[in-house]
Amino acid sequence: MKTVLLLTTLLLLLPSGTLTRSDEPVPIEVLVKNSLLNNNPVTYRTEVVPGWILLGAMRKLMDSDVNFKFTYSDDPHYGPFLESVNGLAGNPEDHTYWELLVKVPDGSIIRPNVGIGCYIPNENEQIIFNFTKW
Ligand code: B12
Repeated sequence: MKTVLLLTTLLLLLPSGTLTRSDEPVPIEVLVKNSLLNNNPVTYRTEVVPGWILLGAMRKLMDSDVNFKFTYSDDPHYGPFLESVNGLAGNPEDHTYWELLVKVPDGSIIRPNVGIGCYIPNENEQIIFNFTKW
């Protein structure tokens, strides 16, 4: 009886949703900008199921919006490398690439230390694809 009471108390103390599957889609934004040309950034909106990798969210966006497209290559060690966005590709000869940045809900911008195949977007984040130089 004591054990049942203890377990019931523990369950009541868990935050709601802890033991349920959360596959409700949540909104994110994707912003495409070119820091080298300083032209107007373009914003796209999509939804992700919590836990999806960014590449999955990008595929969903590409399937639903004809104005967003991308290509990637498969690095043998690190996985998907973002090569081009909306027809513009990075080029090792001129040291250009698509940098991955994320604006989190408190407004700060982070530079993830993983690529599009590993990053997991959170609700209300803005994913920034920034064409720049290294
Ligand atoms: C130089 C470098 C870059 C250069 C590569 C350009 C070039 N042609 O040299 C640039 C600036 C493009 C770059 C970009 C990024 N990088 Co980088 N990069 C490195 C670094 C410092 C050295 C790689 C290298 O030259 N190795 C020696 C060569 C001989 O080996 P290689 O296998 O041929 O190297 C290639 C791969 O490393 C590849 N590459 C480089 N970075 C990344 C990232 C990802 C996700 C992928 C798939 C491939 C890849 O480019 C290299 C040249 O072709 C490593 C850290 C390290 N010390 O190894 C980080 C490293 C590989 N990069 C990393 C990251 C996170 C990124 C970015 C996602 C950062 C960001 N937030 O934008 C972006 C990739 C974005 C995209 N477009 O997909 C991480 C990868 C971790 C992971 N498990 O995903 C590392 C390990 C650094 C770290 N610890 O955070 N990177």
